[in-house]
Amino acid sequence: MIRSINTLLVPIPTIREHKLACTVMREQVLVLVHIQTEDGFEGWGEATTIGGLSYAEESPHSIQTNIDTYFAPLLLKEQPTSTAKAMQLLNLHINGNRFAKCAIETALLDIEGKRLNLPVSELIGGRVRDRIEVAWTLASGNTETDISEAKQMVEQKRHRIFKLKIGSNPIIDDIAHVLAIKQALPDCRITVDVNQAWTELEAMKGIALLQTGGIDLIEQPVSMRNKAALKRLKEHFDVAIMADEVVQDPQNAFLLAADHCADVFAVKINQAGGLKAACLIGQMAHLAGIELYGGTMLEGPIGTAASAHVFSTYPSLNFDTELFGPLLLTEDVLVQPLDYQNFGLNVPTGAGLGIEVDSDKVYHYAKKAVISASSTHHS
Ligand code: MUC
Ligand code: MG
Repeated sequence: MIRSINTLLVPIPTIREHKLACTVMREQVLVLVHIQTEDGFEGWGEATTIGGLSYAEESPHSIQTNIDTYFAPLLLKEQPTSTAKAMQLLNLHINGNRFAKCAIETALLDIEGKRLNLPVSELIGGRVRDRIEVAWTLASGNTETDISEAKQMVEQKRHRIFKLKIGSNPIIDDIAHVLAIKQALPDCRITVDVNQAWTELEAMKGIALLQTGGIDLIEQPVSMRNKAALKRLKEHFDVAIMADEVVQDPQNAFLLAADHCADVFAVKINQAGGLKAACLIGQMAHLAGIELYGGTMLEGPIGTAASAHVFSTYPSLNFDTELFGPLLLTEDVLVQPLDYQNFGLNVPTGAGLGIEVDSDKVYHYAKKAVISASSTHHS
């Protein structure tokens, strides 16, 4: 029996400004879900988005409100006996709200794993790798700062794949920035994320220059609404074109995969609508011959651990991952930080998510909203 479902908004400053085409981040707001059961288990889930409503249709506040108002009362009333039944129930009664669904499913799987003494990866298909390589995003907005940040990362054996956020400056300036970084780090894989900022014509020009400059991967160059343009770019260029924002729930990912709209899918657990949905997308993409990349919605350590469990199950992960979210934040919410080593992340091995949340700390930080079985609100 589920006893309580609490949601907490935990704002954490980033270590520096993080500049994307759609927003500049100075903090990340973690939406944490804490579920407790009558028989003494607890699970944690997390949803994040980027820059309020500038990246996606759900904001931290809408996620919290919708969980408190719709998800929690439904789950507390119906008391589904497994995570799968809970998600079936939510998908039947609640439209959309994929980020919120992801946070709830994460917390329920954490509980289920602890109850069965199995890591979440084993409940969602079974892991085939214990370690994943992790890229870092250079997004300070300054070329020299980015280069010295990258060199430090390589020296510390933290990261050797770098993704650059472009699209907010004139194309020529953005390309000069990318090529200067590539020249300074010739042995590193350098990728770019345009976050939908280019028109198809701009993309034709920009990608040609990036391809010549030895850039390895071009992420979501054009609007998610223009799938035909993405497909044309993919067919026109040899350099790998990756779909990100356009990859949403499994149904939509199925259509994209069937139409082979991109060479690579960036899969994000929030965007997919949960862990099992993200697994399904990974399996479908693989069957369609599309390469996989483990994406991030800049989650903190709970969402990052959940994502790592998912990506550990992918049959192939040729474009690696970008699960660096916790490293962009100035505070951790775990008792023991996630195990980043040797350019990668070791997938937690303990039961459930395999992490221990510092609950005193998160409740202290949170602007909290609590819903218990009796629907009592505490503030
Ligand atoms: C995105 O669009 O991929 C991932 C890394 C990063 O810096 O931003 C995110 C979002
Ligand atoms: Mg992206």
